[in-house]
Amino acid sequence: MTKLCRFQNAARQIRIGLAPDDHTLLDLTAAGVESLSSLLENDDLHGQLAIFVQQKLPSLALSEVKLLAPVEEQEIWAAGVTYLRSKKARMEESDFSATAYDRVYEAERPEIFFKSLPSKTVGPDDAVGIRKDSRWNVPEPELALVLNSRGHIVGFTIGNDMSSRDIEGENLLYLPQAKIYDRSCALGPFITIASEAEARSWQIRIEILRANKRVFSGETAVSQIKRAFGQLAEFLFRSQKFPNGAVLLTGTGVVPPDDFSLQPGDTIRIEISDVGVLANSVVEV
Ligand code: DO4
Ligand code: MG
Repeated sequence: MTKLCRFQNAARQIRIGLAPDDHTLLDLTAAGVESLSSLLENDDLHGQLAIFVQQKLPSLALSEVKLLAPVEEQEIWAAGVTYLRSKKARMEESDFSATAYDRVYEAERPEIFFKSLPSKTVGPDDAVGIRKDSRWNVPEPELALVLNSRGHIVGFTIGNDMSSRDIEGENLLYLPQAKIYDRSCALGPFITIASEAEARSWQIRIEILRANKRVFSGETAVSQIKRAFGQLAEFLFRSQKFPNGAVLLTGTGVVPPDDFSLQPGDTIRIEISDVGVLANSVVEV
């Protein structure tokens, strides 16, 4: 499957790459590609990428480059309560706002919230944050839709919607504080160009390591998402323009047990079939 990325080369230049296999990157910047978002506007993206693969572009070993979050100027948004598991966990953690989750799970209009800006989003192997004023922090491993300026789903990446469950559970009006803070969103490593049908067959796996020991692992299937991706994208683009495109996380289907909270120094590894592994350490912010 074709994968795109942003990377930094040995000269610390930021470039756009295409990974024809698991070890190599073709340097698309050398072919005149100025940005990922402009490339994703191409109506015949598959055709254009096939042409790049035929060209003799400079190629690099993946092991030699630093992969960056695959966003430039796109806002990052997130959908919530799209899996039954997420609805149940949230109803349990909250008191008077529990019915809000039940209602939104059934409603036509999905829950969609602003999550992050590219400048605040961390990439592969960088650190995600847990809030100092929260005692219950979890990662949320999510498939992320990559949308161009017309709202077309052009690819998929991995998102981590870091969340403070005690802050959200205390009062739903605290959701922005539970969700948006320094290093609360990670994206990467690749944008895989695929169809919704292909993505619906993928698995999402997560493991959390503490002092090199696995302290949590979980998995779900993308097919468990209640809503169609097109419906989520359509609601995001209602009455709102995204001239640079947008990224939309599609919600979590994996929730660690209630006695689990992340600690500084933990490592989170999220794997989605055909996209790769997004690994991040954890720091307190
Ligand atoms: O309503 C709270 C957020 C839900 C969420 O982030 C999710 O289900 O993934
Ligand atoms: Mg989430």
